[in-house]
Formats: sequence, C-alpha cells, structure tokens
Amino acid sequence: MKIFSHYPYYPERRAVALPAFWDFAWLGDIPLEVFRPQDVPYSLKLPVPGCFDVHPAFAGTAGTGCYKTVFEATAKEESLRLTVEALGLRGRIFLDGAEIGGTAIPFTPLQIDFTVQKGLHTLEIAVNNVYDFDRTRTFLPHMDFFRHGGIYRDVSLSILPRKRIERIEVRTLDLRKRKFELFFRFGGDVSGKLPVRIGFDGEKEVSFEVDADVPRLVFERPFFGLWSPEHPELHTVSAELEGDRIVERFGIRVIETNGDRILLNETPLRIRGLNRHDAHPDFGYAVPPEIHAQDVWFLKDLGCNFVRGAHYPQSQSFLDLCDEAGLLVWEETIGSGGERVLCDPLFLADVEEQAEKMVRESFNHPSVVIFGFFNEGASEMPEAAKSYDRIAIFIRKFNSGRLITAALRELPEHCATRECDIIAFNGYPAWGRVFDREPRPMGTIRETFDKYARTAEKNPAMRGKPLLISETGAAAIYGSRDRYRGRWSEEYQADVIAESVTAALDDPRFAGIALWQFCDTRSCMQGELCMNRPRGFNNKGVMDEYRRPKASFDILKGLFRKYSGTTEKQND
Ligand code: ADA
Repeated sequence: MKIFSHYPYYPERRAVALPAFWDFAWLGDIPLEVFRPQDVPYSLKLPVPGCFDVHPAFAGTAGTGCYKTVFEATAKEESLRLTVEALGLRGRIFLDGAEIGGTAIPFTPLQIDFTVQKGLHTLEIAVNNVYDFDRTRTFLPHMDFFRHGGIYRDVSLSILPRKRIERIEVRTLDLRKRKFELFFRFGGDVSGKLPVRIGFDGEKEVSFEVDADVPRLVFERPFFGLWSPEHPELHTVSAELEGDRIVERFGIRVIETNGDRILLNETPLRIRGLNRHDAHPDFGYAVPPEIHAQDVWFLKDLGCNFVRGAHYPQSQSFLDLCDEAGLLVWEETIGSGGERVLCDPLFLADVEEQAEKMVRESFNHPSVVIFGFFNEGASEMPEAAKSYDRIAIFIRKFNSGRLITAALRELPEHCATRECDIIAFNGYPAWGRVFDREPRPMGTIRETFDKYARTAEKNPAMRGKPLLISETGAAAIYGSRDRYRGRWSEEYQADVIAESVTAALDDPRFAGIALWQFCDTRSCMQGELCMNRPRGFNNKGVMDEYRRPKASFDILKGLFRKYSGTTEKQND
C-alpha cells in the first residue's frame, strides 16, 4: 500500500484503503448541477486519478462522468478526511447518496471532513468538463490547453485524530544564522499550551510547549546547509502531539530582489528555463509519477535551473521532485482574461481561494520561488489593473517569502506592474500571432527584446525591477525537417530558440528566460486559435507530447549548459 505520495505525511494517521480503479458512468449531456446519484449506469472501471476523456470510448468528449467506490469504516464511529488533490473542470462529491462538497476550481485541492458509522459506504465523485463561465470562471474556451475531464490528482481518505497538527509552515528568518520559524497549524480539539515533541532530520524528538494561540517557535541551526539549484539541501522536521505526527520537509533559502537583480541566497541568479504543462496525451492532467520523474530528469539534462508551471497550481509530488533536483519553480493560479473577466467579483473570489490554497500547499517547497497569476491578462486596462494589485497584495499577505509576478502579454507601456516584484513578459517576435501579416525575420527577436527593455526603463512602475522573459519560442512539427528552414520545421524552431536564448542571456538587462515550452501539449479545440494549432496541439515544445526531442532540444541544451558555466556562481 502507498504510504505517502508527498510531503507532508502523517505516520500515525491510518489511511482507509481506496482502490486504483473505480466504477465509472458516462452521463453525457446531463448537467452536473442536476445530477443525482441514483440509478447511475456504471458500466466500466477507470483509474483514479485519471481523466475519462483520454479513454478511447470517451476520447475528446465533454460532459458529465461519475466515479464510484465503496470503502469500509471499521470503528463504531469514525472521523474521516477525504482529500481530492485536484479535479476538473468542476465536481460534486456524494457520500452514501448525500452531497458532502464540491469545487468549481480546477487544479485546486479539496478537503472534506465527515463522520461515518461502522460498515460499508459509497463515495461518488461526479465531474464535468464543459466550458461554462457561470460555473467555472477560471477555465475559458480560448485558453491554449485542453479541458480534460476527470480526477486529476490523488484521492485519499484518512482517519482523523482528535488533536491534530495539520501543517507546520517553515519560514527562513535569517539566512546567515540559519534561523527559521515553525508556524503550527493545529486542528481539532486543541487549546492552551500544547506539549509538542519536535525533531529535525530524523534525530530524537525533544519536548516543547507550543501556545495554540501564538503557535510559533524559532530555531537556529548554524550547521544546516542552504538549498540552491547546485546544492538542493533539504531538511525534515517531525512533530508529535498526543498521537498525531507530521513530517514536513523544507530548505533554508532566501529569494529576493535587489534593484534589477534576482538574488538567491544573496547571489545573483540568471534564470534558464522552460514553461511546462503538467500534461500527457495518454493521461491528460493525471500525470503519473513515472512521467514526473522523467520530466524533471529532462529539465536537468537540458541545463535548466527553472521551470514555470504553466498555467495552474502544480502537483505536490512534482514539486517534491523539483525540491530534490534543485529546480526553481514559478507556480501560478489558473484564470485570466480581458477586463470583464478580471473585474468579475466571482472570478476574483475563485482566484483568491485557489491562491490561498496554492500558497499554503506549497509553503515548504524551497523550489517554489515565484507565485504568479493572470497569465497574459488585460494588464493595460485601468480597471483590470486594480485586480492585478488586489491579487498581488492578497498573495503577499501570506508572507511566504516568494517573489510575485504576472506574465504580461508582450510589454505594454502602461500596465499593471506596481505590485509585482518581477516584470515578466511573454512575446513571440519571430513567430507572431494568429493571422499575423507582418514579416518576422530573425533580427526581430533582438529588436523586440531591446524595445521591451527600454519600455521598462521608461516606466517608473517597472524601472529598476528584474525583467524576465517568461515565454518565447516557435512551433515545430516533430519530424518535419527542412533545409529551407521553413516555418513549422524543427530547424526553424531551433534557430528561433538559439537566437532568443543568446539575445536574452547575453543582455544583462534580463534576469533570464523561460522558453515556451517543454513539450507539445493538446490545445483547445475551438475558435481562431485552432488555425494556428496543427494537430490540435500547441507545437512549441522542444519535445513532442511523448517527450521525443526535436532538433531544438540539443541546441537548447548546449546553450543552457554554456551559460550556466559562465554566468552563475554557486549559491552556498
Ligand atoms: C501565450 C500563452 C501560452 C501559449 C503561447 C503560444 O503566451 O501564455 O499558454 O498559448 O501564448 O504558444 O502562443
């Protein structure tokens, strides 16, 4: 049986066994909202986690599907916690036919606590993947990634102790002294002074008294190493409170800006990375651990020190691997759009809910150094600009020690950057946009980057802040080789990537570059965008969707390795 899939884990909490395959029923056009878990025609077994629309019987479909399993409670009365780490696009959850919760925010975890009597119980999760702004405001038809339907990430059921340590947030206070704070999030029946036994790195646990009202302790461990991409040193803290135990993993590191530099552990950092969707054609967004491990290996092999988790909160087990491998991560909320969307109060409430969960879930991952939001939103519109400020301030209030940014669409002269720590922009100078009539010679790349650097210099809200190219690149169809270096060929893509990387990393005005993208990904199936998405895919990967490298892969690897040797000091 799986013991835990990622940190934190709770060695004393007993898991209720859930099977790898659940009953599945395809309900087609029946709207999720009118669905009742009666007479459901379960006909098939599908894996959980899993996306139903990657199964050949339902390939590419949109509608309602329902998953069902049975579990057993062995005690007379049992307090349980159901955790669904992510589903999409929205779902409703039923216990013995009665609704106990749900979510309309994809890629966002859900926890439901409930009590059951001894015996067998039925759990049903109905999900729907039809675009519907009134219900799921953060996933819209124009988005360049597919609306897979299903249970994207792990589902677990555990027995809850009466007094609980739910999380310990570890915050670096002083880098040089290796001084850090443990902030306890207790749950259940706790109050007053609590006797907590605490140990680091598997050493013997020692008793401390933690005040439930001010639940923080400060430690100094001068002999702890720092976490950095070159030396990703990690530590664990275990804590025990009357039968409940938690093990959290963390790293000591500080990410900050100093003028237009990004500093990691007081050392200037140049970002060399890729954007990556957490997707695979055979699994949709339910990416199995094997693929996560391979993807992290590919990123390291390419010489990346950075990955942007586009365009939604990341899987916790993927982040664990990034912690271990020394990959810096930009994690962001899903959801963006024009002024109307960005000013919609219900949309903003959903973004805040997922931002809070993202920050809390990822608090202890040293790899996560940037929190982002509103990819390519209408940052230049005055009303939308207020929403940019609102979300940046909202994320900052958690004091999680991350830099905050939003990837802008190109670099408008007037845009919402006041509250951002980094000015990040996406631009495809040599590639262009759908139905673009401009000629786009290679020289456009340097000219455009230079133009944006000058734009940032002129604007007081951007001047003096680090400037990061958060997306750029070109598409190539895997296997399309062409001595004429025509568009969509691997040669043309490799040329664009080489020119973009050298233009960015030779220019000290840029803090780094993240190419679009790690591998090809299935795109939306409708609208104008499709005309620029042969095969229904965004083909800008340096590998295809099955992770088969294109010509650009080796070019990028050569360049990233060259620049890592010359531009980056060690961080410890
Ligand atoms: C945008 C967007 C990406 C992708 C890219 C492209 O920058 O953020 O998701 O769609 O454009 O390939 O055009």
